[in-house]
Amino acid sequence: MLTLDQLSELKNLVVERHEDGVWIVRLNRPNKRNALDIATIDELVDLFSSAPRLGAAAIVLTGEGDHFCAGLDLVEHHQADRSPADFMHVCLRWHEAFNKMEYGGVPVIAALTGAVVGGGLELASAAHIRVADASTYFALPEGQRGLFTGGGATIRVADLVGKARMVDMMLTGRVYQGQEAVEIGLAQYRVEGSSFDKALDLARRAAENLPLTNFAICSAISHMQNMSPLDAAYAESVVAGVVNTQTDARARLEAFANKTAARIRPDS
Ligand code: 1HE
Repeated sequence: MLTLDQLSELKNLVVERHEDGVWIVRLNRPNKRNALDIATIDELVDLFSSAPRLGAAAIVLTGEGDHFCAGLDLVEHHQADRSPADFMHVCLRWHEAFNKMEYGGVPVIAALTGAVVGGGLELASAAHIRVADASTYFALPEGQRGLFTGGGATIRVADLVGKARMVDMMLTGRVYQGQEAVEIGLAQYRVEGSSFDKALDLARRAAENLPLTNFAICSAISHMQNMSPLDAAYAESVVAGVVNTQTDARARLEAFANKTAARIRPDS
C-alpha cells in the first residue's frame, strides 16, 4: 500500500492528482514505447492496490510519447532467459496488476494512442473504458514473436472481440484500427482529436458519481460475469441492497422527486 507521498517516487509511472479526484496515470518509458518490464508491472500492482484507498475517484491511464504500450518488454525477457516457472510468476504478477485495475472499484479510462499491442492490449482491456484516436491501432503480435499471451488476453480480449477474432489476430497478426476497432469492441470511443482529452472528460463525468456506486459498477459487474446467472442475480440484489440505500443517494433521489434534478435527454 503506497502513501500519497510515495506516488511521486514511482519511476515508470507518473501520477498527477486533480482536485476533483481524477488521477492521470502515465506509463513513462517512451524510449521503450512503454514496454512493460517487471519494474513497471510492480508499480502498476502498487498503484492500483492503493488508488481506491487513497481517494482516487477516476483514473485516466495513458502512455507518454506516441505509443500507449508495446506490450511485454521483449528485450528484458530475452536477456533474463527465464525458466517456465519464472515466467509463470511474471504472468501472475501481470494478472495481479490487471485484476487490481478491473476489480478495484475505481473507474479506469484508457486514453490510447499509437500501438496498443500484445501486453499493451492486455493492459488496455483491463480498463473500464477505452478511447482511441486516429493514431491508435490494436494487435496481438505474440504469434509472430514465438510467444503466447500471458497477461489475460485469453479472458479479456476474447471477451471484447470474441474467440474467433482473437484467434485470427494471433494467427495472422491482423491489425485493427479506426471505426472497425470500435465496431468489434476493442474501443468504445474513437475521436478525431485527442484521446486523452476525451478520456479526461469521461473520467470527470464518472467522478461525479457517488464513490460507492462507481465501486459497484467497476467491481461487481466483473465479478458477476464470472458467476452463474443464478448466483449473479443473487449477488446483484445484495449489491443493489447496499448501493441503492446509501445515505448519499438520498439527496439525488430527493432532487429528482422535487423536479430539480437534470432529466435524461439525448444530448446529455
Ligand atoms: C521495446 C519494445 C518491446 C519497442 N520490448 N523494447 N510486443 C511487440 O511485439 C511490439 C514490439 N514493438 C514494436 O513493434 C515497435 O517497437 C512499435 C510499433 C511499438 C514502435 O515502433 P517504433 O519504430 O516507433 O520504435 P522501435 O524503433 O521499434 O523501438 C524503439 C525502442 O523501443 C527500441 O529500443 P532502443 O533501446 O533500441 O532504442 C526498442 O527495442 C524498444 N521497444 N517495443 C522491449 N515490446 C505477458 S505476455 C505478453 C506478450 C507480449 O506482449 S508479446 C508482444 C510484444
